Amino acid sequence: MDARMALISAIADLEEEKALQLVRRRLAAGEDPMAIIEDSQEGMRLVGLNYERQNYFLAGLIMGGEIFRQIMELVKPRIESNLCPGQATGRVLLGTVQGDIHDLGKNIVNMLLSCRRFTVCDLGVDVPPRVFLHAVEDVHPDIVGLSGLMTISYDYMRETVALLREHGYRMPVIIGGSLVNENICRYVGADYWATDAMRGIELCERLVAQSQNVP
Ligand code: B12
Repeated sequence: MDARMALISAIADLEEEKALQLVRRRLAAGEDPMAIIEDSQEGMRLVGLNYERQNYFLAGLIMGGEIFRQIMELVKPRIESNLCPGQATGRVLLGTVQGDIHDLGKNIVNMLLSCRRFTVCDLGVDVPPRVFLHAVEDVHPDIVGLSGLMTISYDYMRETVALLREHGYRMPVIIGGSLVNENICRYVGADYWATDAMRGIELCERLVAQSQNVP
């Protein structure tokens, strides 16, 4: 089995020590930490699938979350030293929407944006639409990023976007989370969507660059 499959399987099987050992080995071999995150994300997708198929119970999700958190602790220093800091860029308001406490993906987005010199205001999890609105009024972000991993999250994303637009805020809204897609983006009324943090960050960079080029 190759190193990527080995890590994906170790996470999917909730083999904590094995997964961490594999990550340490790949980091020691100088591998790109983003590839490790990608594989870990795939492992977590399989944990979710096992939960859906009732092979795992809630404890399995919690265990998966804990393994992922520890992997992030191992890769974070490498990411921070790899991503060369550029010019100070834009301001992003970030949060996981109401009813949803999944934050591992959002925290990666926050870390990568901060490494790329974005100013990030992270409202945390279970954030009601009204709180997003008040933060937009205070922070004046260039971009709003809404994270959500559950089906019920989409209605709160939609409410949040509607509330911002109602109050005249037209900045781009990006939604993210493992299950979002073009249809959900349209339903929510957001401008963009991302299931991958790195692509989300590149999108933020493009959007800020575009807005700064507009006279
Ligand atoms: C770990 C996990 C948990 C952990 C979360 C720990 C934590 N601190 O986040 C715990 C145990 C708390 C949990 C709880 C629950 N969970 Co859960 N969970 C998962 C699991 C297995 C992995 C999620 C994860 O962290 N993935 C890894 C990260 C890195 O990936 P990510 O979140 O997708 O983030 C990446 C991208 O999406 C993107 N991104 C994310 N946000 C944003 C935002 C922006 C702006 C951008 C640009 C990009 C971006 O960047 C990230 C990095 O690339 C998923 C399975 C899955 N398929 O997602 C289920 C899953 C999301 N959970 C699910 C469920 C049902 C629950 C519970 C209701 C279970 C229960 N009975 O209590 C509760 C809900 C609690 C609540 N109210 O929120 C379901 C949701 C089903 C649905 N369609 O609604 C899933 C899909 C499992 C399944 N297949 O059934 N869960």
